[in-house]
Amino acid sequence: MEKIKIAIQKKGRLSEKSLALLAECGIRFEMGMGSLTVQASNFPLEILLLRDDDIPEYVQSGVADLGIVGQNVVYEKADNVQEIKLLGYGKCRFSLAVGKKMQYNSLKDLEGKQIATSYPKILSKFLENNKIEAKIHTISGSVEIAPSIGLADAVCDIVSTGSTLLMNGLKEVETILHSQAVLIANQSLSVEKQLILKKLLFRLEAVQKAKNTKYILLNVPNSKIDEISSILPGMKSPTVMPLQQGGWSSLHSVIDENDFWEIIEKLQIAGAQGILVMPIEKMII
Ligand code: PRT
Ligand code: ZN
Repeated sequence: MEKIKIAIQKKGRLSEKSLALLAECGIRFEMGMGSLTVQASNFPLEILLLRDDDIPEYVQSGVADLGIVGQNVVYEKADNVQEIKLLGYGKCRFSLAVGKKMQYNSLKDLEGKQIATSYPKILSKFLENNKIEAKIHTISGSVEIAPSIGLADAVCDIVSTGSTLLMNGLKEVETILHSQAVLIANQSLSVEKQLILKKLLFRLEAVQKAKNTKYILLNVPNSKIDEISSILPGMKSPTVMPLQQGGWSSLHSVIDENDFWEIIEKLQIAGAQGILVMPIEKMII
């Protein structure tokens, strides 16, 4: 049977979470010491461990069928891959920053200036769209020190907390792109590989839905069942089970992580007691 090859960052910010995600999808594999390919034992999948910068090109050329990489790297390195699914981790932004003391009112202030970056393609497209002419210095690492050593007036780099910029005396002035890890695929997968991808996506979606949802159990007086049920969105309607103590029932349902605290408050006000909230491992609707 054909296998699907997925490229994952060998070592870095996305490695652990990407491998954990595959494991949560029930895919079993053993990481060998220093080996660059890993075979899954219970799913037709082979993992290629690569530098993140190489992943988009490998997927574009078909050496790998799938890849997990930051959107920032995809846009810089490949034009011709499919973005299949955002994965919700590795979140960051790609921003322009200038020296703290530089007067900055708008992009026009960068006209004729020098900007250091490791992402010349994304930056030049952005400058072109905004009709700014600036000189781009492409450097591969430690971009943030460029202004202090006199190499550039501004930098364009990945930011997450902003503390690196701050430490280097820089201020963030424009966000060019928001990025997170994304599952990408080659544009012309064989029919067999498309079927494997479909299976993988089904599992990924079940894992993602479960992460965003909690299972909730609560005790309610029978007279409040309708009112409290209307607070709980649930998948369908809540399960209601009588408690041994007369006049009370136990309600079971699922709630969205984002609405969690708001719903709990409403439930308490409506008279619910003994509220238990539990994680869900997988969720198939
Ligand atoms: O060795 P390899 O080439 O595979 O790895 P790498 O060193 O190029 O990449 P890595 O592991 O640092 O990052 C992988 C991906 O994680 C990036 O492409 C982004 O999509 C995403 N990501 C999320 C980040 C950050 N957050 C991040 N904070 N990538 C880099 N940074 C760096 C940034 O370059 C800067 O130096 O962290 C610094 C800024 O962090 P703050 O928190 O101080 O703002
Ligand atoms: Zn890299």
